[in-house]
Amino acid sequence: MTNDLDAIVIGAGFAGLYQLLCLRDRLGLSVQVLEAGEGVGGTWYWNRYPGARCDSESHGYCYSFSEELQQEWEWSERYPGQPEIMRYLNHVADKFDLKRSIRFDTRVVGARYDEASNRWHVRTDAGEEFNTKFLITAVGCLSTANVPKISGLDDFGGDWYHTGQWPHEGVDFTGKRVGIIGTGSTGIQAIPVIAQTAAHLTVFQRTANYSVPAQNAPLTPEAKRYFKDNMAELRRVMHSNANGQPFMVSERMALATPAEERMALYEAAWEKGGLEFRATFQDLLVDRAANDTASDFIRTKIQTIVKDPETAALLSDIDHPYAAKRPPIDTHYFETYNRDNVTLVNVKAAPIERITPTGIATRNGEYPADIIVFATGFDAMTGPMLRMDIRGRDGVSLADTWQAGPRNYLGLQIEGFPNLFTITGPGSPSVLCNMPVAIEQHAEWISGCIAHMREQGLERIEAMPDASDAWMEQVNAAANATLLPQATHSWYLGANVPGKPRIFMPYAGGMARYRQICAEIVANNYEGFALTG
Ligand code: NA7
Repeated sequence: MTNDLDAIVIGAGFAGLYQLLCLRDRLGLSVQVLEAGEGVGGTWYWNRYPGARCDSESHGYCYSFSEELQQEWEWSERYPGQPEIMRYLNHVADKFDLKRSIRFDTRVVGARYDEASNRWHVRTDAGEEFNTKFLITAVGCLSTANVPKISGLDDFGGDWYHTGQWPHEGVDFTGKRVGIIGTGSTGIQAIPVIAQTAAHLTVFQRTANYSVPAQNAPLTPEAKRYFKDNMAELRRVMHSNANGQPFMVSERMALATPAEERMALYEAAWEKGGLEFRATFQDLLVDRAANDTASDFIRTKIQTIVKDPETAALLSDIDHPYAAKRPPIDTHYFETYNRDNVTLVNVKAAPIERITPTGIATRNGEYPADIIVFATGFDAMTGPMLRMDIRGRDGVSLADTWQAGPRNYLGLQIEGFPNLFTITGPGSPSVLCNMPVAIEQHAEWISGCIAHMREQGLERIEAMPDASDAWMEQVNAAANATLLPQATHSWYLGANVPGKPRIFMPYAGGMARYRQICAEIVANNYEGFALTG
């Protein structure tokens, strides 16, 4: 292995694997992937909590670059579970012989750009140093665990875990009193599974959340055949819509639809299940009154499912528009509150004050626990980038550059950090899109850009300040055209991490529109980027 490289890719999840393939096998570059985990998988390598499952359907949650791969791989369920995603990514890595270019168990702790040599110097936790012309972060959007600072945790006598750093050997909840903090997508997946074996499960809910049944099930042979036979068409759909999913958003408007018909459509969508519920009407994410019809429908469902009126009231007391926060989908989440061994605690009314040696204490008293599960989310999007101590021109750190929030061009490049590319960075559609679709577009754009530079004898690319400012305005305008910023405590805004600047981070203008913008910029000779020889 050489430490003097054309490209370093940080991370070996969906993004890093495909970026490696693009650069090494298509362009013939010398590429090294550095990965903190002991295997491929990225976000899925770490998120092994009970019930961990993707909320995109399996036939869309995969690479589309290889017809052969798509034809040979067979998903077993409607939504892929974490272990199956790991098998898939290992299959991809083996099929394309990617692992020989990945250094596992290697965390990047620093990267510094040297202007004189136009090289990046990358340091690892083992004290090794690599140098490279291009540096590409493929570090994921949800890979920095957010463990809230609650006093007393160090003295807790039991075991505690964050869902995003789950032990590989698993956790046995049998006969244990478990406290789980958080009712986002993760908590909503984990709660029904943990409740099955725990002696008692206490759920600490700060913000009530919507959820729609996933209606997960094994895929029938007919469904598997259908997906394979129609792969090209499904790909076309995924590449032509806003969210990269293999379904289109309805053209119907909620408020223009008679109430009875609207209810029937919501019922049908609820029965079908999954993220497609959000696509029942076109105006759900842009018109609060339209959104209210969906929100009310789900609240009524919660109140029908949950038998104890007080618990039902707490679960349905939701303070934001439906889907303004990431909308979870579930398997028997609300039904779980009908179990005798599950208790819901309202920590909005009485916040958690401290962890005691034997449990969790709120203003209202102490709840005993042998195990605490933090389903408290992530320092999303910027967290994974900022913890690496990246320094651009003149040693200026990314942390200082982004002190007031992330600023970049297309979510791909940052002024002051030449030849650094960020896959699914803030300012790109990323988490508002089916991730593999967003990732493939970015990896291909980056390798197309590097190929162009080689053909033209160019050495350096950097986002220009005016283009970055204009892009940030577009990102803001796209978010403000939707109801998304109305969920004022969402991780899209950075509001879940104390002290983090509140900036709506992902680009909400839609993946198809974004793809077109990126293509136009290339056609206009990489408008907005400074390319130098
Ligand atoms: P989320 O969606 O950020 O959810 C985290 C949950 O943890 C949410 O209910 C938070 O309440 C709660 N939380 C966080 N800190 C605290 C404290 N200090 N006290 C009480 N409750 C707290 O993370 P997930 O892992 O569920 O999902 C992340 C993404 O992964 C998801 O959107 C999918 O894209 C996959 P809050 O709402 O902030 O009041």
